[in-house]
Amino acid sequence: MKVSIIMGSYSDHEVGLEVAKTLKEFGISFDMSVYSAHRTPVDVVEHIQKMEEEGAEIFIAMAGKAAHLAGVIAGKTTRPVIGIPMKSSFSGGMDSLLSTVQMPSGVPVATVAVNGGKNAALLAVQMLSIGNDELKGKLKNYKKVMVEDVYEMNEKLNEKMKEVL
Ligand code: RP5
Repeated sequence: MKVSIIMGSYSDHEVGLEVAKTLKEFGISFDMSVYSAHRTPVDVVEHIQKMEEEGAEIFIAMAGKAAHLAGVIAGKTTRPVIGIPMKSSFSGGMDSLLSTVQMPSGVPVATVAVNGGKNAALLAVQMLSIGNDELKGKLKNYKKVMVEDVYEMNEKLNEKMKEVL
């Protein structure tokens, strides 16, 4: 298992599944669990240790509101931690974003966009691709597909324009 995904609540699971789906596309093994920095602080610490023993090289933490989960994990592990601030009812998740990104010096959390599950997974794949040519190849192919998608969008747009102009 290479990536440990931890979410603060079951209510975060839809974005969690997006992370899992993207990691699976790249053939990356992962564990996904719910542990809360506030509701189960002791379990969070025990779980981090268990995940490290099982081979986790990267942690992805998802939490909303006063989102301390990624920070607590980063305080405990030396592995890279990617934080996903979850959308909340307050200013579209500004509370979660600031709680995740504004880490004190010495304890970094690589924070992606609010609900940015796909980018969190891609960033993890990019980290794992260091020294791994097979993964680098898969990432290059992923970018190629994105380019083709944009070209297709242009074709679609041109067809639409023909209909209305
Ligand atoms: C955070 O509070 C969770 O990560 C979730 O995003 C948010 C709300 O949790 P629930 O009240 O839905 O359990 O700890």
